[in-house]
Amino acid sequence: MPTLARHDTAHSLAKGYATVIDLYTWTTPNGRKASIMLEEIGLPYTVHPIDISKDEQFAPDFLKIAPNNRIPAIVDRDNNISLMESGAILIYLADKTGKLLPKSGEGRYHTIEWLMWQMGGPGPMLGQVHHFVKYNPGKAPYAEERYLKEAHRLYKVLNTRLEGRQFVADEYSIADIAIWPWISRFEWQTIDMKNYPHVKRWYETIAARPAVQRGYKIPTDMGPIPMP
Ligand SMILES: N[C@@H](CCC(=O)N[C@@H](CS)C(=O)NCC(=O)O)C(=O)O
Repeated sequence: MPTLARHDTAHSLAKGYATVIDLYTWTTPNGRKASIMLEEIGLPYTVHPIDISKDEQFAPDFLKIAPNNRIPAIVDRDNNISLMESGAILIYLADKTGKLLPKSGEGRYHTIEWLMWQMGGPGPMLGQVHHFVKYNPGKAPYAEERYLKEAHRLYKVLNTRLEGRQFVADEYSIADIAIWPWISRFEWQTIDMKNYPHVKRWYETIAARPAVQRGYKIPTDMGPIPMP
């Protein structure tokens, strides 16, 4: 792996705690899921930026932790467990700390249900919208139409779920943390949030959380959180 810049978070430095989690990440929705989670649960962590625009995700040392060559990934210094895949990371950190995922019962499964919905739906589908609509407009009109249609379908599903509910699984949870960073790219997705008022209210509520604001800026401050 290229020499990685390491920096302890303001959180861990301010509190004077020793790092527990090594976080390998970049300034993307999947990366921000992990940094927002770490800020929410308050586990001291050290950030290792993996600049995917420079192919650092293919470095052999990183591949030992994340064989799928994608961020985010973590290593837990307490037990040397390493994990890739943001959904697995969220479940692991929730179980380690007892936070943001009910330990048992229906609430646990509904939280995992909506986490899996994010991993199979908004993650890959909105990723395709970014690829075709934001970065390669005009090259593949059918793909633009297909993925934009899917984006609107997913926003509608989320909007319906949030009608009469504060958060996707009632209590704020890892499901919200997984979905929110993808919705924060609503401008790239050409989504007018006025059409999804429950998503807009939910999005703004989560954007106001101090931990989300800190996690959004990891590993680098790329500007303020977009607001509808
Ligand atoms: N399913 C994976 C997806 C991770 C993913 O796609 N990460 C992107 C950044 S958002 C990445 O590392 N891309 C590097 C590449 O495509 O080589 C997860 O949720 O962790």
